[in-house]
Amino acid sequence: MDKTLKTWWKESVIYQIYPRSFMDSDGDGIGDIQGIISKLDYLKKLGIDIIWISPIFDSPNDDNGYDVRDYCAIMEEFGTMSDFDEMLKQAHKKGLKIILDLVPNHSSDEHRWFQESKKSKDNPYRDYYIWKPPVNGGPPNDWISFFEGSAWTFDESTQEYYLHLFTKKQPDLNWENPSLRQEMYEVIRFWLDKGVDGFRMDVITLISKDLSFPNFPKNFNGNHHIEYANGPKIHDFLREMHDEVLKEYDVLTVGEALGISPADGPLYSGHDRKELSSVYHFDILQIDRSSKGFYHKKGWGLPELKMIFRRWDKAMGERGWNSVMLGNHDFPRMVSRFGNDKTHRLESSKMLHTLLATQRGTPYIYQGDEIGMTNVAFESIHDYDDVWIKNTHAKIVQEGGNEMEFLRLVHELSRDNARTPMQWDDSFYGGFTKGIPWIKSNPNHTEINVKAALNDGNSIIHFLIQMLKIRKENQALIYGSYQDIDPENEMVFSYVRTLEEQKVLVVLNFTAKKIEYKIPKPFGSLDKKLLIGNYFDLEKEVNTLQLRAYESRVYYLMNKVIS
Ligand code: TEU
Repeated sequence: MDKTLKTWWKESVIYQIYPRSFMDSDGDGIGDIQGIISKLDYLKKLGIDIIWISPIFDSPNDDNGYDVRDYCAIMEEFGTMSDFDEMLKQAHKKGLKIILDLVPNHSSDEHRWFQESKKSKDNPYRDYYIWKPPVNGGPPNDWISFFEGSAWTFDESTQEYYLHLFTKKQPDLNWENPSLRQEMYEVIRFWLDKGVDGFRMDVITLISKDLSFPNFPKNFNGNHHIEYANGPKIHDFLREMHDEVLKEYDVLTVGEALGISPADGPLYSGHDRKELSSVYHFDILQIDRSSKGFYHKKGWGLPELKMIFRRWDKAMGERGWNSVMLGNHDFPRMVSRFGNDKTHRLESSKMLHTLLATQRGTPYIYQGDEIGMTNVAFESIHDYDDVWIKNTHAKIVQEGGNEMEFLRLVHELSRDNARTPMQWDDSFYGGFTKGIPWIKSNPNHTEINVKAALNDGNSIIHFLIQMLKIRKENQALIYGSYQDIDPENEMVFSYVRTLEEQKVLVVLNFTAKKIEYKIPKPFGSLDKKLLIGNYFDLEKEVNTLQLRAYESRVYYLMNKVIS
C-alpha cells in the first residue's frame, strides 16, 4: 500500500459517548462532563483512542442536543466551559482524543439566528433558513419530516413556511447563504482552536438542497433520505469548509452520510478530494428496515450483509476511508439486532466486536456494547423519551392505529434501546446516577454491568481489550486489502486481510448452530496461528473447523502449506 496514506485516525478505534446517558456526577439524573472525566481511565483501559461525544452544545433538547441553540456554549445540564476544557486537557494527558458532534444542517428554533429570521422577511438573518410562500394555500411541496408530518411549518407572523427535515424545532439552515457558511466555519474554528481533534458531522449529506424543491417523484418508494441527500452543491460546500478552516488542522472529520451510495463514498472522503476524512453509511444500520420507514421491518440474511461490506470496501478501498459500525444512539443495540441477546449474549457480542475490529475502516464502539448491553422493553409507551417515538405514537393515536403493535415495534426497533443509562454496577440505576435518571434503566443492569465485567476474565470487555490490542499489533488488520472468501455462505462470514506478506483470516459463525466449516481454498491449506477466538478450549484444527455457536476466530496465516 501507499505509505503516504497512513494516518493516525485510520489506526484508531472510536468510542461513542451519548453524554445524557453515560455518567451523572451531580445527581440530577442527566449524564454530564464531570461524569465523562471520571471515566476517562476506564476508557483508556479499553484501548480505544478517540472519543466521539454526541452534542454537548446549549440546546432545549427537543432531540437531545441535535437541536443546537448556541454552537459555542455548553449545555447547562452537562456542565460549564471550564468542565469542557478540563475534560479535553485530561483526555489529552491520557493520550485520548476527542471529537465533537457538529450539527450543521439545522439549528434549534430557539437559536438567535432563527429568532431573528422569523421576525420579518427583510431581517438580515431571514436567509439563514429556508422560507417559502404557500403553494395553493398549503406547504411548498410534499416533503415529509424524518420524524413524522410535513417538513414545512407555517409561521403566522410572516405568512411563510420554513423547512425542517427533522422536528419543527429543528429548522434547516440555508447553506446557500455565504454569511451562514462563514458563521459555521467560525464555530468549527472556535472548537479546533481549543484543541478538539475533529468532528462527527450530523447528516452532512443533507446540507445542500435542490433549490427547485421538487415534489417526490411519481414512483417514490418512501426513501426520502435519498431524495434529500447529495444536493447539487454538497461537494462545493465541503471543499470550501476544508479550504476555509479544516486544512489548517490535523483532525478527523467523519460525516454521517444518510442517503449515499458506495459510489458517492470516495467523493466525500477521497484523500485527494479535500473534503472529509471518512463517512459512515446506513446500508448496514438500516439493513432490517424497509423503504416504508423506520418502524417497518424487512428481512435480511448474511449474504446481504457481506455484500454491503464488500461493496463499500471496493468503493472506498484505499481511496476513501470507511467507518465500521453496527450501532449507535439511533439504532437498537448491536447484540440484540445482529447477535443473540437471549441464549448467546457473550459469544455473539464478542463475535460482533471481532467483526468491527477486523474490517477495513475505523471501528466504532458504542457505549455499553463493551459489556453487551441489550435492547430494553418498557411496559408503557410513556416510559420512552425519543421525539420520534412520541410523534409516531401521536399519529397512531390520531389515526386510531394499533398502539400495542407499535409498542412491540418500539421494543425491537426504537432509538431509545441505545439510550438507556450506561450500566456501571448492580446498584440502583446501574450506578449511573444518585438521582432519578431522565430515562429508566434497563432492569438487567443487576447482571450486565461494567463492575461485573471487569471482575470476570471471560467477559466481553476483557475479550475486547485483547481484540483491540491484536488489531493494533497487526497492520494487515488496519491497512490490509479485504477479500470475502465465501460470499454466499448463509451462516459463516469469513474473510482475509492482506498486507504485503501478512495475511489474517477471520472466521465468524453468525448462528447459534454448530457448524463444520471447511475453509475455502487456498486458505484452508495454509498453516495458521490463532490470534484470538471467543472460546477458550481451542483444538488444533486444520482446514475444517468445528465452529460452535457464534464462534469467532482470527488466524495469522503462514506462507506454508500444511495439507
Ligand atoms: O441522524 C440522522 C437520522 O435521520 C437518524 O435520526 C435516523 O436514525 C435515521 O434516519 C434512520 O433512518 C442524526 C442524529 O444521529 C440523530 O440522533 C438526530 O436525531 C438527527 O440526525 C437529527 O439531527
